[in-house]
Parts: sequence; structure tokens; C-alpha cells
Amino acid sequence: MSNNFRFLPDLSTDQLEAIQLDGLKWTVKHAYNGSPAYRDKLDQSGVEPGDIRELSHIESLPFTTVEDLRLGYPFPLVSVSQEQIVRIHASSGTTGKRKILAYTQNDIDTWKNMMARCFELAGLTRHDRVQIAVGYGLWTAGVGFQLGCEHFGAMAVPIGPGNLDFQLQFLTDLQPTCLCSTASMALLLSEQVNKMGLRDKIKLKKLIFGAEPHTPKMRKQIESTLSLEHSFDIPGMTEVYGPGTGMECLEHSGMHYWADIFILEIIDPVTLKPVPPGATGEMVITTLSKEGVPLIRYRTRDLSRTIDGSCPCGLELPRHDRILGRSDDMIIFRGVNIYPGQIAGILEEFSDVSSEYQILLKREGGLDFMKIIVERRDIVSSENDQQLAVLISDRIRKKVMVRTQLEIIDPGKLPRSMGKSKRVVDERNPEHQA
Ligand code: DLL
Repeated sequence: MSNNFRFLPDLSTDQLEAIQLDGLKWTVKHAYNGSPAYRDKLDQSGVEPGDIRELSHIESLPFTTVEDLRLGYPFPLVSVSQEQIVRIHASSGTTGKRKILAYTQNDIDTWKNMMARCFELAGLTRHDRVQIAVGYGLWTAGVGFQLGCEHFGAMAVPIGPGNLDFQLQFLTDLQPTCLCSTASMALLLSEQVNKMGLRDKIKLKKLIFGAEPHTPKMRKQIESTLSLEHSFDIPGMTEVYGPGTGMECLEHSGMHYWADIFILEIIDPVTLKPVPPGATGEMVITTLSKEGVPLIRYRTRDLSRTIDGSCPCGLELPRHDRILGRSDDMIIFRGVNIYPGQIAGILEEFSDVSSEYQILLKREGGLDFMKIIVERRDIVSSENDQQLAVLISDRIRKKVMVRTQLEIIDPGKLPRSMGKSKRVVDERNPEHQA
């Protein structure tokens, strides 16, 4: 297939596999020679760079984990000399020390190209104006979108997060056609545009949103409030450059990912073996040309699955499904393992409540209690709140096997976020959660 894209590669499966094998060999050698920590890990597993002769040999390599990054603070797994590092970014983690990732100029250029692919896949042109409403600075989000947008050639409006009045003013005055934000910020902005009656005064057509899980309901709510032509889920993480490890195309049937830049494996987090094609598991990433901090079988903790077959859009690049959540988001409640995404999935079934929810965990009299707070939709009367609460908590009991207290509140009353939403507030003592 030949494509007319400027940034998206046109590669056959054979070409892609050749790039992956070369990149894998290069990465293992580079990490082994450049980083004492990687050399130790590889030595301990009895693997030498020369042992990697075919792609399936990836399975002989040890995993890299977030612990490896933390142990090497402040410059974990760096595999080049200090003068080759031109920038650092840090993860948005809220607990412990942030993970710091170091970039060479080549790394920045690779990332710039990845992000330009995203704008191209969204069908933008140089005439588009892009309001970038995510954090700048240590977080990769703002800088990543900006790099890609400029490289692609659209007009960047680097407003950053926060200041809703300012956001609305720019949306009306500068007439951006595309918004880049977290899912939560997009929801908040859409609610604000609605409240102020500004929809007819703005020109937004497309939204590129990511950095946190969303539900189909949340997405539909944003799309319809802003009358968007398209919205695109964008994945990414600091460890793998930042935003833009892939992107949805105009067909919206999963996310194409850049298999010429990293290898994606999906493993069972318990057995650590690959899951059958199409099954959900943990995403494990091996980079193919990353210099500063190469990743060898990095366990992302993100849960997703690959999507088989070719995409109707014609692009040969493989796809994965949306990220459902993180394995470390799991709550242990009265001996039952629960993912917040399971609760969100159940709320999807009830059209009388919005997409927003919060899970509150408390410990009283030696027992754990879970309260789930959800918002009634604005077109629904509060008269049936009690009945609705019973229906939802019954459904949760049947599907997740836990008793919860369900509270329905007025629309817009849960805290909104301009970054990533915090869905779980756990007020139990830490020992009890183990
Ligand atoms: O969140 C990078 C990013 C910024 C991606 C803006 C997309 C848009 P970190 O702060 O390192 O980097 O967080 C990475 O966020 O491991 C996922 O758990 C989650 N995440 C990122 N994108 C998505 C998404 C940025 N589209 C962590 N859907 C990842 C669900 C996402 N979760």
C-alpha cells in the first residue's frame, strides 16, 4: 500500500519486522554497554546482546519495572553520557519520588515525529489551530503536543491547563479548530461552553484527548456538548517519550501504534507470559531507538488488548484497544479485587446518571465501607434518586460482588479536574489495604 502521508510510515509487515529486529538488537547492545543497571540485569538473566538474533528472542530478556526507575533516581537507566542529555521530564505520579526520564536530541526528534503523526492521523492541515490545554514543564503533555503541532505545521496555541475564563476567551477569539487536553479537562470545558452558551461562537471540530481512562459515556457527552466532528483518544506515558505512542484514526476502531518505534507485548501480569491474541493484559514496551533511557520489556501496568485484522482506514500500523485502567489501580475491598473501570462500566448502563463518579473508601468499627457518588443527568428529576440508587447498587452487587452505599447528587457537583481526575479516595489506613 502506498500512502500520501508526510509523517505516517508506509511499511509492509516484513519491513516492520526488519526494523523491529534491528532496533531490538541495537537497544539491548546500547543498554548493556551504556547502563550499569541494565548490564547487571542482563548479566543476571544470562543474556548477552549477541544472543538476540530473532524477534522471538525478546522473551528471553528480563522485564524492566517502575522499581528499576525508582532505584536509579535521579537518573535511572540512563544509557548515554551526561553531555548527550538535552532535557529531562518527570512523571505526573502523586506518590513517592517522581520518575525522571532523560532525553537526547535524537529522542526529542523521534517524539516530535510521533506527535506529528498523531495530528496527521486526525486529519488536521496547516490551516488548523490547536489549543493545547494541558500542563507544560516537567510533565510531557504540553511540550509533546506543542513539538508535534509545530513540526506538523498547524498553529499551536500553548495555553496550558487552568484558567477557564482564559480558555473560553481564546476559544472564541482565536477560533481554534482542535483542542488537546485530558479527558477531564475536555469535559469541564464542554460544560463551561454549554453553561455560557458559547457553542455557536467557537469553531472547535476536533478533540485529541488522553492521559487518563475515559468511558464511552464521557466521550459522547463531550462530543455532543461541543458538537464535535471527531474526538481521538491518544495514549502515551513519560517513560515512552510522552503523549503520542499511537492514536485513533478517523475510523475510531482502536489506536494505531508506532510499531517501528517500539515493540508492544501484552502479557498476563501473573504468569508474565503473552496472552492469546486479542485478550486483555498488561502492556509491555520495548523501545527500538530510544537513546537516553531505552526500555527493555518495560511493564507499563496499563491494561489493554491488541486488535487483530486490518483497519478500514488502510493504514498498516497495528492497533491496540483503549487503555482500560492500570493494574495498580486495583482496590482490595473486603477481600474482593475491584478496578475502578468496572464501576465505571456499570454506570455506563444507566442513562439517568452522568459519566462522573467517585469511589470513597472508609474504615469504621473495624470494617471497610465503600460509597459511590454519582451525578444525576441534568434532564433527570431528583424524585427517583432513591430508586435509582438501589438499582445501581444492586447491579454492582451482582456484577462485582460487593455491597456499596450509593449516593446520587446534582449534576456538576463532583470535583472537576483540569488534569487527571482522581476517581478513588481511600481513607482506610494503609496496612489494612495490603
Ligand atoms: O499522561 C502522557 C500523556 C499526556 C498522554 C497527554 C496523553 C495525553 P504520564 O503522566 O506519564 O504521561 O502518565 C502515563 O497515563 O501509563 C496510563 O495509565 C495513563 N494514560 C495515558 N494516556 C491514556 C489514555 C501521560 N489515552 C499514564 N487512556 C499511562 C487511558 C491513559 N489512560
